[in-house]
Amino acid sequence: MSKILKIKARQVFDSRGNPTIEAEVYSKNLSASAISPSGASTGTYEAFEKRDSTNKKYLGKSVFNAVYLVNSKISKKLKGKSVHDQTRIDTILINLDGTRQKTNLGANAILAVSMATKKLSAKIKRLPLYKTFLVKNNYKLPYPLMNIINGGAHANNGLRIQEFMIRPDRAKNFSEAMRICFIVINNLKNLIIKKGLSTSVGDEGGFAPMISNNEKALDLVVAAIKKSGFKNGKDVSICLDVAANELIKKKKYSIHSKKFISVDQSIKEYKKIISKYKIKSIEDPFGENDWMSWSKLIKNTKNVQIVGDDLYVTNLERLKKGFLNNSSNSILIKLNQIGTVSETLEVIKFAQIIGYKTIISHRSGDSEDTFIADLAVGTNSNQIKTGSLARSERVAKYNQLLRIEEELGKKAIMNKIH
Ligand code: 2PG
Ligand code: MG
Repeated sequence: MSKILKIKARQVFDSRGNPTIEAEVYSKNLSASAISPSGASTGTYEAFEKRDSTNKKYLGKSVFNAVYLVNSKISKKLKGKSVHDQTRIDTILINLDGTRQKTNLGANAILAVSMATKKLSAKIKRLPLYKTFLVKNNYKLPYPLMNIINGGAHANNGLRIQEFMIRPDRAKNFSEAMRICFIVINNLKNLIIKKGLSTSVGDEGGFAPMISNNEKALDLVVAAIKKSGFKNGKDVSICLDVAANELIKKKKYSIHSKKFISVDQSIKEYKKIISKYKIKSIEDPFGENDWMSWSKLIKNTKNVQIVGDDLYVTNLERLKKGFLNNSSNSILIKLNQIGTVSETLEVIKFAQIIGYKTIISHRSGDSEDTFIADLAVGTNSNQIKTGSLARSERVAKYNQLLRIEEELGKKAIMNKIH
């Protein structure tokens, strides 16, 4: 039995330059480390991210307290426990914290330890990480959802919608999916240059040109798809993350323009853009407490993937509520919304049982850690959302998927989108 010898945490930095926590778990001969990511448009019901809010040296953002807790309390408690018993490790962490949203130890501290333990277990067993999750054979690769225009909280261009993504629906394999996205992105870049706009990128590597109108951004994406020789809605589909939590005031929404309008009017506008731009997926179309508006949208649309992110926060109880209310048909999975690997896997399992699509996701503040790429394959998740083909913390995940595809060889097949 491989036992945990000690755990050491440190403060490192994420892709936005903010402090975050890395944990390194040691067994007798080996060690593995993992880094917690961090969101910008976060849901109220997400697990707690522990930061030193009163420490002015890092503007209240350092994580030294979380680091201290890993090095003391957590390390002491997990010492001697089997590296391979992930459920037990995670249960100990959950109980040691003892709160609903992991406010004592911090989900960032807990998750870094949980992921590092999982990695160490795979390393000791000499297995690639993706082979240690739910799937035992017939691994499938996820379709990438590439965020190619950034708005909302991830850019300062005034775009209402946070993420304009493309999904290469007809790609036969993952390398081909990457090639298709690469071509569309390059054509988009040229179109943006022609308009005299900036090609600088936002937090997730997508372009962040100074356009503040959703439809103008959508027109650009459609033009880029066309210029690349692909058919919008067939070869490549447009997918959105509205992040509507950021756009509510007194039950009204300012999704489609700066003006706040009712849910019914917003649904009308959604229907218009869905048919005009052949949109295939919409994430967080309404706020995190607005279950009924979600159901209304689902009833009013056909063949559109409606994805719950801030709505579910990778939380089983909330997913069950969404299922009962028929609020969505798909769930975004973010490890740090819930805080442990085991709880994340429980949510994925349940989502797949009820026929929801699972989309594994990065955070807007991310790192070189590629855990989610392996998680996507190891759970046969349909899609992965990890930014554009720019910024190393985003590309790192896609590169890891290319390696997995290569290793699987002929056995590497794409997941089903529909
Ligand atoms: C989202 C995510 C990732 P953030 O809203 O889906 O794209 O953003 O990490 O800022 O919550
Ligand atoms: Mg989202």
